[in-house]
Amino acid sequence: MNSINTNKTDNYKECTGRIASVQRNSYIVRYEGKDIPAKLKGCFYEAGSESFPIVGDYVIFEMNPCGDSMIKSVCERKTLLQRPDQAKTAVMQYMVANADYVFIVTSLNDDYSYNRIARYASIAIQGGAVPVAILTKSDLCSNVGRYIREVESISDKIRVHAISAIYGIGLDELQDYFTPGTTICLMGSSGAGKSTLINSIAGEEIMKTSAIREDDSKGRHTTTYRQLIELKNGVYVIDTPGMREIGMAETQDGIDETFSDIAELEKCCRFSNCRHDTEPGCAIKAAIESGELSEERYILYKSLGAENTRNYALKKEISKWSKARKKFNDKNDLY
Ligand SMILES: Nc1nc2c(ncn2[C@@H]2O[C@H](COP(=O)(O)OP(=O)(O)O)[C@@H](O)[C@H]2O)c(=O)[nH]1
Ligand SMILES: [Mg+2]
Repeated sequence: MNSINTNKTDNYKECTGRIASVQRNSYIVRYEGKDIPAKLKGCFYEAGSESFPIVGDYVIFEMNPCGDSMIKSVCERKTLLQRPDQAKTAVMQYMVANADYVFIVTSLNDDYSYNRIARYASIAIQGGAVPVAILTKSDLCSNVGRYIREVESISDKIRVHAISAIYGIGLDELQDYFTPGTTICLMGSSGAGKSTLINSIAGEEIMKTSAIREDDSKGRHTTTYRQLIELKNGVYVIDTPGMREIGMAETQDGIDETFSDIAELEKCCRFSNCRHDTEPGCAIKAAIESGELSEERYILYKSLGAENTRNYALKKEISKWSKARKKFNDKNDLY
């Protein structure tokens, strides 16, 4: 009797692990090099879906060696990456927690988009992470320097590296990011070369690349859902499914920080409510005229901000209507 109790206490001990993947209400917790299946404690459902753990979260869980372990609480997040959901209701979708760096992976071909890099950077900065643009497939591009300069011109907050994972070019520059305990979140379109990059850095094929046929052999990872992968040297990589579009909502601070020089310039206009149109003493117009500020970049800053504001207004509108509907249903006893 005694020994059974002791075992139970040992087996059902509380541990701190990290969420490696989430599929509906099933979680995989990474703990001491193992993947532990787990479910949420009832209190999460009472608190609502916003309280649910996400990939990258550190969680306290009760270990059950014979079945699903029980996640009891989520530790405070150091960083949080979020975006509006794709249904365009401006409801925020929590993507990844505790990433130190966001690798914005873009290949140097048709995939390259100045606009998209600025969006990802704003989201990374908003969430407290460092944006790092990784321009891949440099072997296919004859004009790498031009792209590097263009990305550098978006913001002094974005670090930029051009690489060719296949030829091993530029990988040395990335070693500083891959230090034990660091978490790197990969974002970018499908086919941009995220998995190939990680395989090259790790020196083994731990992630499946799109050129390889599916065989689901052990140790390889597909990218249909977000997942945390622990490299041998204790670096965590969070792979996300390819995203071509990323909307702006609740990201104004991130946008302002990404384009902090423009936000500063705006403060120098003669009128505090200057629309940078026909007003005299406009610092923005003067900077564009003198060449100090690129007009394209200024338009990008404004359009990201406008999209953010539109989504905010949309969210408020939806919330107003859902409250009104609830009130109507309550009044008419429609439940
Ligand atoms: N030429 C060239 N092709 C690459 C490079 N990196 C990746 N690729 C190819 O791009 C395709 C997609 O790569 P993958 O890593 O699966 O992209 P992911 O979807 O972002 O993970 C594969 O066919 C890779 O072989 C590179 O540096 N140079
Ligand atoms: Mg991949």
